[in-house]
Amino acid sequence: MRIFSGIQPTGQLHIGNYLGATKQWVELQKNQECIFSIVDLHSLTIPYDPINFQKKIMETAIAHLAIGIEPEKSLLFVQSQVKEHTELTWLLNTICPVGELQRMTQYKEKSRQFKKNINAGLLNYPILMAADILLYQTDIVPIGKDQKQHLELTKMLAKKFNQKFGETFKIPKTQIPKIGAKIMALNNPKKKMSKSIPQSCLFLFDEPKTIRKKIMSAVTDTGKTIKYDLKRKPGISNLLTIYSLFSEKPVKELEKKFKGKGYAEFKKQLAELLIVKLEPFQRKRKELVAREVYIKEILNQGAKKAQTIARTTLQQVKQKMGLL
Ligand code: AQP
Repeated sequence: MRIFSGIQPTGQLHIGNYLGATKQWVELQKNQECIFSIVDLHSLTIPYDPINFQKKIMETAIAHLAIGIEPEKSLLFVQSQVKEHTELTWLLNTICPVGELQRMTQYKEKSRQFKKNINAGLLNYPILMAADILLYQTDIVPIGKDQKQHLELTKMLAKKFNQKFGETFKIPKTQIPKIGAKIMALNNPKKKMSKSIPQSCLFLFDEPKTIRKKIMSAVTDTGKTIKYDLKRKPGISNLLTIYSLFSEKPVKELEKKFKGKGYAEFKKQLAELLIVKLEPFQRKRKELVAREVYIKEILNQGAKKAQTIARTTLQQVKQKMGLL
């Protein structure tokens, strides 16, 4: 099976990215052919700082190696270094109905969030994502719940292209984790944890002091009991999900463990658990930060190998579309 997934270098990795997507990547690389991309072109659709952007791309690469992506097993590359992504995007643009793009939840949300920067790239974002996936004749795309709608659009475009021009693209399957597919914001459990809203996040490389502070001040609900109840207790339910996934203990067991104990005790133990679990990632990251040449070499090699696959698909597409 060929796996493809991407992550934006819009900021540090948070536990939502990890539990929703990248943790699966680490598992999948053991037995599958994995291609992971730092999708920098996607990030240009929201306000960003060009001066620091290269640094952010490198940080994202380091973060992935630190959590366990192994360059011997997986391809890791930067999207803008494989030009076929933008070329296929243009071609897919020509078969994508504008109405489909306008109804995308992420487009609506980001347009609200960045009112002064509603650019065409923000609208066309899902086409670039479709190109990312379809170029590699991907079987499975492991993602968090927020990307489900974009994946549906990818499948629709692949089917439409195949019908119109003849069998070309493999139709990918979506893989969304049963638990942890949508980790909610620490400051607002009704919204998802999101890199571009730093106050919503617990980052993978936060210092122990910061982890304690963020977890202790995470927004919870009225009442005292530690019980999973998404409707009435979204804050505690979110923290229980995080506890469960990092401790590998079912929520039911945790509810029993914390019966009769208050939110403060629960949060204290969750913070200590996170400090222990995130420490190996932080240690590995410190080692990698000093190895810039090595990281760049991994990315260059990744881009070369990715391009070989991408080029083959793009040639087929151009031929089918009647281009020279
Ligand atoms: N809160 C989340 N819970 C579970 N999974 C999540 N993902 C993102 N947020 C959560 C999954 O992480 C992968 C990479 O995400 P991305 O970098 O491509 O962008 P995103 O989905 O837009 O993530 P962010 O953190 O919210 O970034 P910004 O703020 O830049 O938009 C995806 O598989 C995603 O589903």
